[in-house]
Amino acid sequence: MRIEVVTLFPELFDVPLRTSVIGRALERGLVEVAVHDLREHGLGRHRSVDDYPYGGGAGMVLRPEPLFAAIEPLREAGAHVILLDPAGERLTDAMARELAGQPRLALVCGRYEGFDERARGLVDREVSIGDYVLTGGELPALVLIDAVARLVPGVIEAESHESDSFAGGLLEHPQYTRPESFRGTDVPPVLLSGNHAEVARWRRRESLRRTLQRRPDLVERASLSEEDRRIVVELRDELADGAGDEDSALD
Ligand code: J9T
Repeated sequence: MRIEVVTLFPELFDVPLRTSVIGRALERGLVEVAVHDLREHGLGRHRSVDDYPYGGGAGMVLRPEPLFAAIEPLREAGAHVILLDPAGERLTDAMARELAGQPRLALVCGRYEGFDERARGLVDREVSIGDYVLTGGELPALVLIDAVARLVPGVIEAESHESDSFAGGLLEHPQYTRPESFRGTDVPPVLLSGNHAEVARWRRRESLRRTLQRRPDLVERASLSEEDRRIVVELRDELADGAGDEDSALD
């Protein structure tokens, strides 16, 4: 997979793309990222990329010419072009999985003041990472790269993202590691039992419990088995009785 980025701040990508899992994926050539400086397409002696908004108002607006000059060749080379913008479609796990299937992506980072409306015509889709405004699209682009690159085969163990939060539409179950007892709280004994079927049952139940407590909206939309539904009814009763655990939003 090859990802192109168009930005006024290429240096923002240096450290994140050299670090940890994504850094290793790039080093191993599983994912390729090319960062392009929009300023290279700036106009005139000052390589100007923005101008005052017609109609007046605060801030500067990115001009269409540099955006077209930077994006058009990427488009023609077959990239799926994505503009990071708070007005875009919300990034979800399902969208990340869909994008991970694209051989080429081009991510265009806007500035918070905005860009000329005519540039929207150049992009295949607009993506937002949540309902808040940022100073630029660079951090959202990094979020998208992280969410997508980890799904590229070989970047992490497949089992790891098959059991992710959201992958099955539910939040992940609690995890424990050593020590067995820490400051008065013990690891649930079932996890030490060596009984894989029991462990799997416990994890499913705790995943359902956590999702019911924290994101009941996800339970409505998740694909649940008959057994899951039976557990949900039980957990709802438990929660209604106030017999939840330390997770409860109502505590
Ligand atoms: C300038 O871009 C943003 O502020 C932005 C982009 C994508 N998602 C957001 N939530 C904000």
